[in-house]
Amino acid sequence: MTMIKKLTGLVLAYLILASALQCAVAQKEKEGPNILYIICDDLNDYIGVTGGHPQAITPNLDRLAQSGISFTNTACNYPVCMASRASMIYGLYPHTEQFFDVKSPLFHQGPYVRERLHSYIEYFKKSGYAVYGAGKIYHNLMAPEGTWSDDEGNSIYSVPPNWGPFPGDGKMNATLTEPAKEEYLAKQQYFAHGEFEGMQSMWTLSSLDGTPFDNHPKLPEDFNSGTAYASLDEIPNSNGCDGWYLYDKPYRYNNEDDRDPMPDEMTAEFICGLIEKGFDRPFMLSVGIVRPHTPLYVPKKYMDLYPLETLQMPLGIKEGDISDIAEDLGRNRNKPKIPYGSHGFHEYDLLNGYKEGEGMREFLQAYLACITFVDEQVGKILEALESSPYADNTLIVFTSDNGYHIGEKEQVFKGSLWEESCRIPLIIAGPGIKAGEVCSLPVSLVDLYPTFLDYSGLSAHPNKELGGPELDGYSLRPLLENPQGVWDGPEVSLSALGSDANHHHKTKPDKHAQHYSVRSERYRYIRSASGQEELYDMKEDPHCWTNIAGDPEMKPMKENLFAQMMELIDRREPYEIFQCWIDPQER
Ligand SMILES: [Ca+2]
Ligand SMILES: [Ca+2]
Repeated sequence: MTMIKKLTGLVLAYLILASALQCAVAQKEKEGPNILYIICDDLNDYIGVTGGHPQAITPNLDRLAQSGISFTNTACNYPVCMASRASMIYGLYPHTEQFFDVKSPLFHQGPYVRERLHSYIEYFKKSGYAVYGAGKIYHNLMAPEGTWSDDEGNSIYSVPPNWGPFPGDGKMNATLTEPAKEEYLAKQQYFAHGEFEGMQSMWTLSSLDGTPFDNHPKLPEDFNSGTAYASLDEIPNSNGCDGWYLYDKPYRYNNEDDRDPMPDEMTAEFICGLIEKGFDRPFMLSVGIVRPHTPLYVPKKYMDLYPLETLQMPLGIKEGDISDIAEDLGRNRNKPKIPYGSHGFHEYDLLNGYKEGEGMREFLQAYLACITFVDEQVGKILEALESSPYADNTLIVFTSDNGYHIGEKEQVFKGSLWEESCRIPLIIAGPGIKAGEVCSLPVSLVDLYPTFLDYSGLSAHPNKELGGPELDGYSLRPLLENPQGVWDGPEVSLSALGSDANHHHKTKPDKHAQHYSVRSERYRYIRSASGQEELYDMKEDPHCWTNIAGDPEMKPMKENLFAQMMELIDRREPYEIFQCWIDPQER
């Protein structure tokens, strides 16, 4: 080979390489920023920027809010974990995908779901993104098989959801006898889609008779995991327990500085590790933090930040507040008309009846402690991002799957259509997004998937090629660039709650037979399945204490909000959920 030929070869090689590099750069620019999506579990508006509790300590979230837009009027589209997440992940309202919780068929578990629907996870994978997840993204592990694997079948997921450590005795399932064992495992299968070793301990583990320890032994016997709270130094060593357990193994706790990590700490570590290692293409990271979901077990140092003596009870608690609510949504012990019956009232009664009401205060202390714990995990991830090459080219989205009542309307739970359950935090920061501003227009979780697509330059109709439904939400980008501007979304956010009236696990739910709420900039309007109404003027009555649905002067406003509600509900035909369960050959 002559020198000329060699040189020509080198030049050619250089040119090819350069153009390939340029192409890669152009491709990356075209695909837009990376996405870091963080979703908490049961975090209500008790953080700095939404101001739900004046004593909440959330310095990292405050800092994030200072660098982006805070949507202070954000709703989940279903106020309970599983249905809220299913709706968010597929970008469809619950009434579109026909999943109204508990007794509805689980559309996203159907083996043929991917024939017509792309989850945002699947779609970003398909679009060439480096996709990873950790913690609770889907409800527990209820993702369709293969969701968390890459093209080569490698896992792109870590830290299965777990609210532990839990009190236990380490004996658990081995000692379960039939049929208790069968029932127990069926429950695990239902909730966990148990692919991962150690999932049994998700709901707690251990018992000699099949009854799990879902409570801390320091608390009254009739308490359960929904009312349990303790700091980690309160090692459970009575009533049959001999310590903390996590993922079916003993959890080591010697002191605050010498202990095993909590699941959320493992999640933060996994995500920070990915960011530090770096990516060869744009990434989409989904981070599922499980606190402040109950049981509220948390390191002591966070409890110490909220001394009981100076702790203020939530501002929205008012005696007699439920006297004017819709009967369908109230305490109907014998004939519940909401999916979880009187659960939220029951949890309130337990806590309020303990230590002459001090139980409520201690629970609040633990809830706030968990929020600060969450804030610290988020802080670690933000710091890793800030000191990485991705600091200026990453869309950061922080939110929660549903809110939570801490005593307001005699509830300690989610699963209501009131502000406490439906209102969630939403902070978005990133390139081109205004810093430190607030948007008070009503938006909801169903708007996140379209926002991800918009920023990534991907099709706004990810189900098109599958012949599946269009997404229900709208990109928030216009509001991120100008929070006082206009966007394509509706003037109200919509939240649904199953009526438990006429649907069962294998029958088709009727979207018109459910409870709904819409939130405008000023009002919250609630309509039960049987037509009972509540209306609150949030400007005059920020805690929703006075139901003004019966006020004749409010009739036009009520009718207007009802019309907007129905317009959203009837905009399109429901997705045929049973398609997900039936083999195409047999249809
Ligand atoms: Ca939740
Ligand atoms: Ca009231």
